[in-house]
Amino acid sequence: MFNRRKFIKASALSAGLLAIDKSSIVNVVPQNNQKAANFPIVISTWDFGIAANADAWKVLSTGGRALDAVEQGVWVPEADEKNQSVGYGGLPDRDGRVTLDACIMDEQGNCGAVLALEYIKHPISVARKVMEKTPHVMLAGDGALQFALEQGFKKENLLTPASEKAWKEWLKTAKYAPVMNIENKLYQKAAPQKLPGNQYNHDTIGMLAIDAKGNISGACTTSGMAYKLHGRIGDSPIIGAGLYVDNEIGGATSTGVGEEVVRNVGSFLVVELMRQGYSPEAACKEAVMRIIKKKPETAKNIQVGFLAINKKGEYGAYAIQQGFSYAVCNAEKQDLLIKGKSYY
Ligand code: SD4
Repeated sequence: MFNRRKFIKASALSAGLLAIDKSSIVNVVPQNNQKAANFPIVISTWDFGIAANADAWKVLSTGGRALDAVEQGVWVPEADEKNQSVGYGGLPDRDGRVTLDACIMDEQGNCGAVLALEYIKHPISVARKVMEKTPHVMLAGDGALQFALEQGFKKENLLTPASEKAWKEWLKTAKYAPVMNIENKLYQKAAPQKLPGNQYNHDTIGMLAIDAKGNISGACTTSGMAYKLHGRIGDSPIIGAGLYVDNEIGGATSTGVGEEVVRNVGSFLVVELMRQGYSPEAACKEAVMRIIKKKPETAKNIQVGFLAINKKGEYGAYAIQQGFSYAVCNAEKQDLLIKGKSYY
């Protein structure tokens, strides 16, 4: 792939990217000595993003559309029963029901979402159908399930034996404390965040991709907080909170305690800050600081992380607590895991 890369002189930039040849791999030398733009590219939250990116890359590296790439990419953790925070095998709510949240957004500002969807393994694909087949943006609960079945999705039990066991263990105390895992070691000492059965109580996949044409799309999918109230929705399926894409500027996604992200319309904020000239990392940091500033005491004990990419393919992240990681995949490297910077 590397040798197919095309370097385009800065002067060609003003004429747009039309001069790019058939190669699907584009590397643009920017004006004013900024870091080279690099796309196709896909980035996603947490270490399981590496495997998800690999499937997204199959689409991107063969000239496919960013929208298809993010849908295919997040299928990987959605289908992985060992991943207990996304899709099949996700930890249930406090009533033992696996309810999934997902949204998707394309380069034209089209978007779709499902909230508290049960029995469907790939909520991201139902979200895409909401976007493409209805005049609406969001479908929730029974209505989302009814729509999914009408669209031909298969109804299946998503509660795996491992997740059921963990839930039953939790029921013994049924302590309602749906906090997210925080990877910060010091914090873990004070308040171990592993759930009974040793599962982590977090980890949404948020994915952002830029295809060879320079178009941006994003997807976000999760089973949300473990043992949450039935019907609780976090940030992940809310356009502007868990995910936002503006094809002129870039995209952003989030992970962590969704309530704080919703309160600050986090991903929209990150994209708007990039519009004002912030780098992706600086924009993510500013969105995190907004949360910390409003609720410093709450913020000490929760995790929220933002991940962003701009139109040039520059990316960055920032989290409240240490331990947030994200995966990057482009022509140069397919399995890069980067430790996000953090406030604490
Ligand atoms: C939520 N933001 O439901 C999701 C969960 C998550 O890391 O991302 N956890 O609030």
